[in-house]
Amino acid sequence: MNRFPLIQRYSIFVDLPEHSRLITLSEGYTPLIPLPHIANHLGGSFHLYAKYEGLNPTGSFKDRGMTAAISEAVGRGAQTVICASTGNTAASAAAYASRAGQKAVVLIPEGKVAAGKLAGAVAYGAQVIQIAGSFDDALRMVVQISERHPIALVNSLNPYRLEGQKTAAFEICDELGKAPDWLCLPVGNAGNITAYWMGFKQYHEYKATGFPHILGVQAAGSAPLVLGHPIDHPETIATAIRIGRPARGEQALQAAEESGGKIIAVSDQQILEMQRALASEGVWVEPASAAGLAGLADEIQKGKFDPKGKCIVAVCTGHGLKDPDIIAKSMPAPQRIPAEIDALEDLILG
Ligand code: AN7
Repeated sequence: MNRFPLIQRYSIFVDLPEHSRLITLSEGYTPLIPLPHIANHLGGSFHLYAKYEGLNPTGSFKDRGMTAAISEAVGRGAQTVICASTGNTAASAAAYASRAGQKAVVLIPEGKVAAGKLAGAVAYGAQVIQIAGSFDDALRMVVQISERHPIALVNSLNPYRLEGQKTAAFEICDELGKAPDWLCLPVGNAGNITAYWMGFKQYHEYKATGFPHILGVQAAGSAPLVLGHPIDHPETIATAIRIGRPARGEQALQAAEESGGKIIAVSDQQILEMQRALASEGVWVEPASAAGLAGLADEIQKGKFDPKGKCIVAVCTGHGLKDPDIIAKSMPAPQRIPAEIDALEDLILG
């Protein structure tokens, strides 16, 4: 199959300046994986899919936006790019910047970035800086420095990030033949929910694909959009969405409202339970990536939402390999036996 780079595949919908120079790692084209067991567990009689964004080149949905942001930045001659990140943006920026021959500087909050993300950023050659503060502090700093110096900001405040991320909505419509009835996804800095809503609206204009209701899901300890005010010390095991001042919070609320959806919060325990449920269907995601579906389950189980007959897509934003420690901490250690067949038989048959 001839796989065009995303921003060529959807070139008429993706608004990038003339000067852009294509930088791609063959991102996108991620599968919609049916989740029949979870659907059954939630009452059955509806179609449930995971949009498995963990299969992007650096293991998260961020690559869709990064191909666009870096293509624009390198085309206008930017030699250095910078971002604040809870991890995935850092790894993605590092990879695409390296590919473009640029320097990447990434600021991460102290001690809260999952091992697979940090390792990625380092492996791709970024300058990784930990700050004694939160993601929100880091974001404030990178915005300021990009205003003072010719350093390109590649957080989702950069509009080209959203241009790229919209393509996930197009792919879903192409595969289903129309928009799903509901789309649920985790919300951190709120770039992705904003991009999806832009994407569905734009595709509908051209292709009459319809609109999903959007269910945005935050972690209870980091739920500024649910509480209605910023959080100074956000906490959650889902470190990807440990964000107290979402840069695109207003747009996220608007996306939820306009789509007839909503933004809710779930507990860390619900997130980890859904991470396990997804893994038991063969889809291993990092904790934040299970939040969208955990939110859907919560709505159904509390009787607030009847999924009967609906087509629902849960965006699983990042791969489980990103955060292996969480599994080591919350799951039993491997059983240890002597290297003898008798011991093996005793253990698994006895
Ligand atoms: C796996 O990498 O903010 O609401 O700095 O890594 O668009 O922020 C990551 C966010 C969901 C939330 N799932 O998306 C970062 C960062 C995963 C993520 C989100 C993130 P947004």
